[in-house]
Amino acid sequence: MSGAVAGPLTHWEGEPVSTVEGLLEVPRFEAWGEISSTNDRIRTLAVDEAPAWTVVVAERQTSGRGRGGRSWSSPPGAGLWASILLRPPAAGTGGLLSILAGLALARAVEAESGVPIGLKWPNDLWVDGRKAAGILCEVEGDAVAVGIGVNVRPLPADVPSEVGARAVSLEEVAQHVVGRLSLLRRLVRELRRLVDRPVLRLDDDLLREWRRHDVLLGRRVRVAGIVGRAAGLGSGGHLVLDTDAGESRPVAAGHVEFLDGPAERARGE
Ligand code: BT5
Repeated sequence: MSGAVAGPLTHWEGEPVSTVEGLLEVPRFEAWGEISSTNDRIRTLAVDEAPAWTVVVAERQTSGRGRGGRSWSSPPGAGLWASILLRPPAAGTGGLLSILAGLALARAVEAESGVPIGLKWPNDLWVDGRKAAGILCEVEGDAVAVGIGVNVRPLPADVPSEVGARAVSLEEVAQHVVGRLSLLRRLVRELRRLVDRPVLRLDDDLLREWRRHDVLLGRRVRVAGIVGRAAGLGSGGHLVLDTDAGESRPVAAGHVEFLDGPAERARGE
């Protein structure tokens, strides 16, 4: 669809919003034609004490954002632009939640598209060396807005060239149409499996699962001023770097820069 209308919609993906709410098994679901950012809306709802697992989607975001003040292109109808309100156990907030959200999204996207997904720490989803999805977790009081952007249909030609060159949509690589409602439904289900528990953690099975998707493993990178070879994920959700000095350094946050060639060389692509 193009020319998204501003304001809340009565239907999304051909279904009344109340039906979508039931299908997702969530307490509240809102669909917007156009909105600044679904994370903004979730943060407002969190302040108004909306229940955990409230979900907001939009056809188009006018100020979609990524991490560290970067912007997220969210053209009308091209993607699943969605945010989920979570109230995680305090001890588990931060990096761990976004890692778990990345795993949940990778499971959902692989299942719905049939496309093998690479994960680039902390939580980019990659296909063939290009970015198919990103996640932005923002804290609001005791709540977290888990914002998820997935390129489902090809992005229009008028997105910024630096985005167009490095982005990919699921339908460009899958051999079939990918339904946003079934993708969202599966995502909510997988996310519940991973985060609806008293203590968030990355157990050995989840660490192994991450390793299977990890596009950084063995690559020489720079993150947060530290240079080293990526050696996988620690149980706290941090990236482990093996430095030239023979140290093993955990990195809690940052943007990964490849030092050994183009990103496309990454494993599994
Ligand atoms: C992210 O940040 O990848 C997090 C993106 C989260 C977007 C969702 S949409 C629903 C919710 N509401 C919001 O406002 N945000 C969330 P980061 O790792 O900082 O990546 C940002 C970078 O990705 C940009 O600087 C661009 O280079 C690139 N980019 C922007 N739009 C893109 C797109 N549609 N597809 C692929 N790459 C994109």
